[in-house]
Amino acid sequence: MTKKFLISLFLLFSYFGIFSWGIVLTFDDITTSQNAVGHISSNYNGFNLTTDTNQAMDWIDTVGSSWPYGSVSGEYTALNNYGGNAIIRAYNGSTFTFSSVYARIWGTGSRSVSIVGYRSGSSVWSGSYTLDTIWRNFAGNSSVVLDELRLNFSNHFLIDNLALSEVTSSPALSASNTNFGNVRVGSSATASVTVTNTGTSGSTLTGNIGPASGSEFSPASGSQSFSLSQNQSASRTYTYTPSARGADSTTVSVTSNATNTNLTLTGTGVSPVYASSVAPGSTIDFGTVDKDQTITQALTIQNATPDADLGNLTNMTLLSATISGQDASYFSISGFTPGTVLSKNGSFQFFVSVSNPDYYIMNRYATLTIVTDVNAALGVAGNVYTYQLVAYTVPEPSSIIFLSVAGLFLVISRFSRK
Ligand SMILES: [Ca+2]
Ligand SMILES: [Ca+2]
Ligand SMILES: [Ca+2]
Repeated sequence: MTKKFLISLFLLFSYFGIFSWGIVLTFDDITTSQNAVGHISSNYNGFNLTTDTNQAMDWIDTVGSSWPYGSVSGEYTALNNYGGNAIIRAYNGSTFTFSSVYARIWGTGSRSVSIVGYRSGSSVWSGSYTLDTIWRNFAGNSSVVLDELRLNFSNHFLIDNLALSEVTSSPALSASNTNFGNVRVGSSATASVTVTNTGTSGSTLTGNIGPASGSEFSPASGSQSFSLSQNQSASRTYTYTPSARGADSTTVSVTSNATNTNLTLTGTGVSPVYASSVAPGSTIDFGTVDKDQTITQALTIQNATPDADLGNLTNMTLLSATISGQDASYFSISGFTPGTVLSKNGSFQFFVSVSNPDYYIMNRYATLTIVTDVNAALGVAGNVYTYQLVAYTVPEPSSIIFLSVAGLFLVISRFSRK
């Protein structure tokens, strides 16, 4: 075999994207013993040549010997002398490709034969030929990766210049960043990181996908291992639970026997934002309420989210409005519809009234509570907003009260003079 031939083989395999180095098994490098025959030992130039009766093939002197069947190179060829078919595997079990072999029948005659390439036990390539008394070149396919080659030639045949290439497989890591998109504050979304072995055929990509960091992403511990043959993928799923509006990101590291990489997980928390005509937490003062008088104040609630209108992601539900506290019975709500949904910039007005049915002079206190789904999944109770309700009840119209109080002072002053 010439160097030129080796180089051209290499270029051929490079063209097919397979990183390999070709070798031609000539059987001329085993011995110089004339008129001799013997077993081809294991790991002959990286390959094992056996039969399916589990014996080694023989090397044999077929030029100038008792077996004058000729050769393609040198004086030696390989013989299957033990029945069955020939099986060729790489010594280290790695993958290889088959380019061609020369073969002829031992003795006389002719028969139809086949060569079959296997990968992980499955046939991946085959060719049909006629075996006769002439040294013929049987072409293979150097772009098909095998881990076993079977010469289904039956017993008593000779081969020479078996051209094979061991495939040096190399894994490659491909992994992509993940974006959870917009996620409503108070709810969660999941997304997966996927790693793929984009390496060569026969390669195995092994490694780990790490945890996410930061309180808004999980899982925050542990690694997920992967072992991938060519073009296989593995995924790890993460959960994003934004705690507030705004963009978030975290890093997930992927380590492998090819390369290591850091992936970025991104997401944006979006939410309705509660606003009202009287600031939540402050007091709605109804002032003085005469007996049998009802005073009504309007309260307007708005969804003031600065986010885009993202439908259910930014909609705000007013789940309930209730009045509590020791003087709750003096106050009432009207025009409120539980379950009212406000989209971005949407507003809703309802009314709170105070009535005075009795004669006491008293400050009346109650609390108005609005339950919303802000900071929760749509329709689920989240943020609660309260307002202090205050009214001053008096028994008569204000002017009469003033006179009554003035009269009371008069009486007191008269008693004190005596
Ligand atoms: Ca010889
Ligand atoms: Ca030879
Ligand atoms: Ca955040």
